[in-house]
Amino acid sequence: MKIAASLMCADVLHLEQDIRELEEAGVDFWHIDIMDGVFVPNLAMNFDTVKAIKTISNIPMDAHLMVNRPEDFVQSAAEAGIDWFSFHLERSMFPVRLIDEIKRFGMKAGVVLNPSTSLERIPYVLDRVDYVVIMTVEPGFAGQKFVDGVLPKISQLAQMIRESGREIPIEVDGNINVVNAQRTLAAGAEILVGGTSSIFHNGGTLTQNLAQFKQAVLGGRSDE
Ligand code: S6P
Ligand code: MG
Repeated sequence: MKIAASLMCADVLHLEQDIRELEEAGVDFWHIDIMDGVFVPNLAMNFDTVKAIKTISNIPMDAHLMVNRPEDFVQSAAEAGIDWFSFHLERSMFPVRLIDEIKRFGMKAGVVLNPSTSLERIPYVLDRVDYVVIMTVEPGFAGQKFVDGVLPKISQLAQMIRESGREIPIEVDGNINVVNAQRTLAAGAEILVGGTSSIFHNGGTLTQNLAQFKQAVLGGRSDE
């Protein structure tokens, strides 16, 4: 299990402190939500912020592009220091070409599926994609409710990956609290996006929240 802390959920007025604290506490990735206000009706982080974060942290940057034209952002993402770049399959006519382009810029390439998007196109990218992100809420906003119907899709995807013989981690994004973390891990997910449902909830410090979340998920407790 790896945890990607969703920095759009951090306190922008204390971003540096939050980053330093979470790095010390042991998060595995920074999850960077990039939106264009068109594919989703919201705006989140940008590449200037990513560059600034890079000056104080070496944790890999996992960018989730919620934009209509992901191909327009590959170069600027790479130049900003993004390590993992994922784009929505719903928004790419040419995912094979785009995956190759992302890799050419030295980043890991991932595809993202909305909760209601089927796995139909996955076989065509399985030979080259580095990871797959399954949205467990509709993209665009933090603080939404988990869509239960995605669980069989995660299991099915995990099976397809096993059959491919490749190592392709599944990341899940949206309302990953303790219970949903356990359900998605059991279905085959490996990377959990930590947002307001875990790391950034109001219960304690970020360090306490992260430690309690990991302990509860791995310890099999489901009362939070
Ligand atoms: C949503 C975005 C996510 C959120 C994350 C927030 O569009 O892609 O990465 O930041 O879902 O977590 P939570 O626990 O508030 O749903
Ligand atoms: Mg995201």
